[in-house]
Amino acid sequence: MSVALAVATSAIARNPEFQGADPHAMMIDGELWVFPTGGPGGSWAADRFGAFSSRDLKTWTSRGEILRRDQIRWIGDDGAKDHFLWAPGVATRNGKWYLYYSVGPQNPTPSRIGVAVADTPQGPYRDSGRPLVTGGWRAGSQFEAIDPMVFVDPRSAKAYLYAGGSAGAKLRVWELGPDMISVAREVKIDQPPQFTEGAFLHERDGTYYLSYSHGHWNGPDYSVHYATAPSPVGPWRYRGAILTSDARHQGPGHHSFVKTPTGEWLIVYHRWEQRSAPAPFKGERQIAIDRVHYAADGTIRPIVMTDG
Ligand code: FUB
Repeated sequence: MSVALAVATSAIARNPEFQGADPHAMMIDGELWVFPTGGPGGSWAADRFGAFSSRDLKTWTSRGEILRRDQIRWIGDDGAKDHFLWAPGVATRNGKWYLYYSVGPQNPTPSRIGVAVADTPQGPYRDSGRPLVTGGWRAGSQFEAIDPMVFVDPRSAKAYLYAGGSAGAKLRVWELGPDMISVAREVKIDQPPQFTEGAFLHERDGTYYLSYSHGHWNGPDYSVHYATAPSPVGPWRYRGAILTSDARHQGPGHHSFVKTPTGEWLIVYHRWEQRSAPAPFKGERQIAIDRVHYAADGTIRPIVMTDG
């Protein structure tokens, strides 16, 4: 069986796959790679990023640490004592790999997004030396610089950075420079309805799908909603919820979409470890993978969360 076929035909596997949050998934050389928030301190006090890959969605290979907090020199120049690394987003262009990440806490210090560059997906990644975007709701910016996601449009070859959420729940979009580590310009967008955080953009058959977390991260309404558009920057047509808590699983949120080599689409997302009715949820966040089915009109059918 070829590598590509192995990924496409395996049962969606051992859900939950492993502990972690905010998974960014990519197909790389026939393997599914996942870049999550996580580390020895769990997914809230994370001080490093790792990467994991799998050919069968059952057995995962750790690709080791790809970036640690102490390798990012500008962290700490805001005077805060504790900083956490959250919500990585990965992109590749011209043979280089780019790791975008959030640096919390969001309050009282500014929230910031950094970017590091590598020659291979597992790194080592080298930080660019400065924050790419800065926010800070409490500081009056009305925007939190969290949850970066970079989409390289196959039609225009332009690279867009999507970021923002939580306090203020505002999404912003920038076009990146050709170096992928600088901002060329901000693109003004309409706010997608029900947006809270964790934006992800994918394109299928000429339709652009913007999906995102809605609700409070530890509340009963936390769920994934989406909108569609004829371009990567809107205008959005709100399409509703596609991934919501059910009788067995709670709090599906930050996620990514990925297309396998045989054309199947998967959603890689986190949900909560222990069910408690109705909230707050207990335990850690865990990563799961399920199939995405599109209707003939291109809309996404409600996603069914499975167990391994
Ligand atoms: O993991 C830290 C935060 O929780 C992320 O920034 C949000 O998307 C939520 O998943």
